[in-house]
Amino acid sequence: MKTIKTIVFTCAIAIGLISCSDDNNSIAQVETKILFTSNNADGNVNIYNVTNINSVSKSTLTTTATAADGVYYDGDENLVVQASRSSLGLEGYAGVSIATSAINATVTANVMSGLNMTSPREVAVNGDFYVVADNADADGNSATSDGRLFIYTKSGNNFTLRNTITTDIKLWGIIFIGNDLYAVADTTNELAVYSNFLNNTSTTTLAATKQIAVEGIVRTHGLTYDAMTDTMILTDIGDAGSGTDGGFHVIENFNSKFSGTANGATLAVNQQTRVAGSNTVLGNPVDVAYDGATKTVFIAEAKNGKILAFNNISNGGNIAPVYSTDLASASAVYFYSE
Ligand SMILES: [Ca+2]
Ligand SMILES: [Ca+2]
Ligand SMILES: [Ca+2]
Repeated sequence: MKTIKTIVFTCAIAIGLISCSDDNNSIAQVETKILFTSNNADGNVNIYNVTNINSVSKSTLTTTATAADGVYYDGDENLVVQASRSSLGLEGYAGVSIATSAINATVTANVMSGLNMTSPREVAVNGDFYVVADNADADGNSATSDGRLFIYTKSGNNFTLRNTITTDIKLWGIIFIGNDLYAVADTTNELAVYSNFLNNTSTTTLAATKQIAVEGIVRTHGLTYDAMTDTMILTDIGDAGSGTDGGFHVIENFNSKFSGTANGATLAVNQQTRVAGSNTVLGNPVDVAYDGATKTVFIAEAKNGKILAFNNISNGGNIAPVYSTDLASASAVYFYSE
């Protein structure tokens, strides 16, 4: 989010239709809301203007990647970043301004990492640090759960690999809350946290600081956190072979609920709101993003090839998406507003 927001003084443009007053009503803040998405079908970045969820427009960055996962946007740098699953590196596309109404363009990766990874998935960003979860088996024994976190530092036109961390859980979704990195334990219903994650500056193995089970979830995959509303959302892909058994869980007052659950214990389903069922189109929801201001959940639905949005989630249940559009092999979503 940009630090300086666009402020429009309605007095200046009202041309007498609205009387100007001294209260805050005379200042309207114009906010643009954008959903960046990646996919494993053609590797392009599709960009949805979701400022008005009832009138969504789409543009496309055509990339040289043919498959991609985790996606991120740095508004101060006008930089779109995704983890390419075809080149196996981080790729940044510069000069993408959301102030431009149509962002359609053919882009080249002008900010790049080395091609270090094996199976990159979600990207989590903290300042100039870009962390990528790689879900390839790390120790050559597929019977043991592990994965690797690649820590890159962005400097100029490079993502430089600082170190890698081998975990004792399978990886997919990751997100920072402050300096703590939260990760789903793939193939389970568990959520792990690595406290002060970036303080681990050497290439090593690292156990989670704490790991809890999330009751009601079969197999979690994507997660997101909104600090303004202290809301965590975790997706549930259920059986990976089924396109009808997906869902997501909304956990409000997340920080107190997570701290109140002991290491190894279970967060009860009655502390969460579950959205699932035949109306939801949720099969394998692999990533999630959230607009806390409007309580809108955005989903990358891989199995059914959709980008979905839900905005009537307070009671959970079998609700229909407020927005649905086709995106084959959708893999990741990132919400940005300014
Ligand atoms: Ca292993
Ligand atoms: Ca499923
Ligand atoms: Ca994401």
